[in-house]
Amino acid sequence: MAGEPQADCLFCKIVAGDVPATVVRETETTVAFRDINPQAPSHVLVIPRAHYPDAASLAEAEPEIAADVLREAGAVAAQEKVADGGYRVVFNTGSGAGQTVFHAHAHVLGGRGLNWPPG
Ligand code: DGP
Repeated sequence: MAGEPQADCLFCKIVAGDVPATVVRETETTVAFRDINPQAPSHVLVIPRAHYPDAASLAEAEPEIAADVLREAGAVAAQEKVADGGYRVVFNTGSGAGQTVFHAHAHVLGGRGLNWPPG
C-alpha cells in the first residue's frame, strides 16, 4: 500500500531504528539525519517517515507531508546555523540525476559556498 514501509528500503530501516543514523531532528511525519557521505560541512537528509520513492510521488499522494519535509529542511538549516550563509535543498530524482536511495529525501547542504549550475 502507498506510504507503507518497504522491507528492502534503507531509509525505512532508519525510520524504524533498525539501521543506525545520527538523527538531528524528528517530527511526527519526518526524520532528519546526517548524510553518511557528506558533500558539505553540514549535509543532512530530511525524509518522510512514509515510504514514497521520490519527492514528486510524495507530493502527489501526501502534500501535507511534502510540506513538512520542506519546513523541516528550513528548520535543519537554522539549527545547523547555515541559513545566514545560504544553503541548498536538493531532491535528486531518478538515477540519471544521482538518486541512489528510492525513498524520498531532501538533501540540506550548507556551510560552504555552493556553485551554480550544479554538476
Ligand atoms: P541520493 O543519491 O540523492 O539518493 O542520496 C542518498 C544519500 O544517502 C547519499 O548522499 C548517501 C546517503 N546514504 C546512503 N546510505 C546511508 C546510510 O546508511 N546512512 C546515512 N546516514 N546516509 C546514507
